[in-house]
Amino acid sequence: MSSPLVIPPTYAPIPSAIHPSHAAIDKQTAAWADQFDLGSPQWRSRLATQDIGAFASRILPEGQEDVVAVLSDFVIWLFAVDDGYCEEGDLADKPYELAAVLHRLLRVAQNPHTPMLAGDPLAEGLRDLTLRVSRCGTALQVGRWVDTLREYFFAVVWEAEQRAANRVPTLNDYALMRLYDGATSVVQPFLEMGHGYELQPHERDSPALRAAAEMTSFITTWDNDIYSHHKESRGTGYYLNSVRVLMHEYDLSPEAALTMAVAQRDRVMCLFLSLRAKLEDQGSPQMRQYLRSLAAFIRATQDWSITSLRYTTPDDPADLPHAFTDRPTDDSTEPLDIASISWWWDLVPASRTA
Ligand code: 3E9
Ligand code: MG
Ligand code: MG
Ligand code: MG
Ligand code: MG
Repeated sequence: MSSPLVIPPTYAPIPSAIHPSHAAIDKQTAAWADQFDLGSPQWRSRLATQDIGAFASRILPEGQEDVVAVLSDFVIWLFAVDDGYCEEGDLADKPYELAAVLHRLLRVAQNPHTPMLAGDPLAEGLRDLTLRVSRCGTALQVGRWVDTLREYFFAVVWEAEQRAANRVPTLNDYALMRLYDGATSVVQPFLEMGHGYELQPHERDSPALRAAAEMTSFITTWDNDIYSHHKESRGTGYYLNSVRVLMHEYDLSPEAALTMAVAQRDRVMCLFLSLRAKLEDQGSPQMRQYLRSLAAFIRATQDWSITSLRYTTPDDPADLPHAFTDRPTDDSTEPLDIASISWWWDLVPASRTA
């Protein structure tokens, strides 16, 4: 086994926070996964040690407790899909079959009373989640949630095709796919539900707020790639991760690719802070709360990732940091050379950045 990459402390300008009921929520999520028989007993006992409830509790530190609890159960459900189907399961490299399975699940989310997939653990878990999301959210938010689930499913089918071809995608394709295949956009409707408001569609779908949400997805998934690189690269099989994509794109060593991935997430983080400041001056109180929640989601991923046994993997320890830094490694206000996302930089005039 090669020695793990040393992950440096990453830039964390957003304060840390966690919902006070995190321990109870974490315990209840493990029980929920048992109740619905998700994954295998071995998978569940592994996931029960990974602090999934604490992760959800960091995403919504001041959210309504019933919504944090649904989010927590949904996150473990997502990991059952992501680990069980998309990465480690039989369908991981079968995009057509995966698409069929995910379409059937989507039907259950659209209408939980559809007489399909009776007794299927993922479908029964999803039925329960859908009924609870319908109680916490407005019709518009439930509709958004189903749409974002479809977005995630569509991206993991794309990912499965990369795996089937044993191909490392281009940086531009990977960055675009990663906005969706980390299931980050599916979490976003919970940010509204957790605080009991509905974002006005003209604000949510404005290019600026959409960009802020996309930047959140970029930062959280790049962070995931940085912190999960050890977990993902230590096997012998195919893995998809921004460090690997950068090595391939620019012919870099793992160390140089890691440095570049950190610089990219730092640059997007600086842009996120500038855009957030601009939007806070202009937006409604709901938009300001939404921006606070996006920021909490970013910090949640950082705090959870450096501590969860999912990534520290004590049997073959990852070299993760124990703290963060208050300085970015790259604070350039130039757009990243990634065509699918470079438009984000058009939204913040140069006089407002850095
Ligand atoms: C997952 O990608 C990236 C997430 C951990 C970022 C935050 C997302 C959520 C809270 C929603 C749950 C997400 C899932 C289950 C995809 P990846 O590389 O598949 O995660 P891994 O933990 O295996 O590194
Ligand atoms: Mg636990
Ligand atoms: Mg995945
Ligand atoms: Mg994974
Ligand atoms: Mg990962």
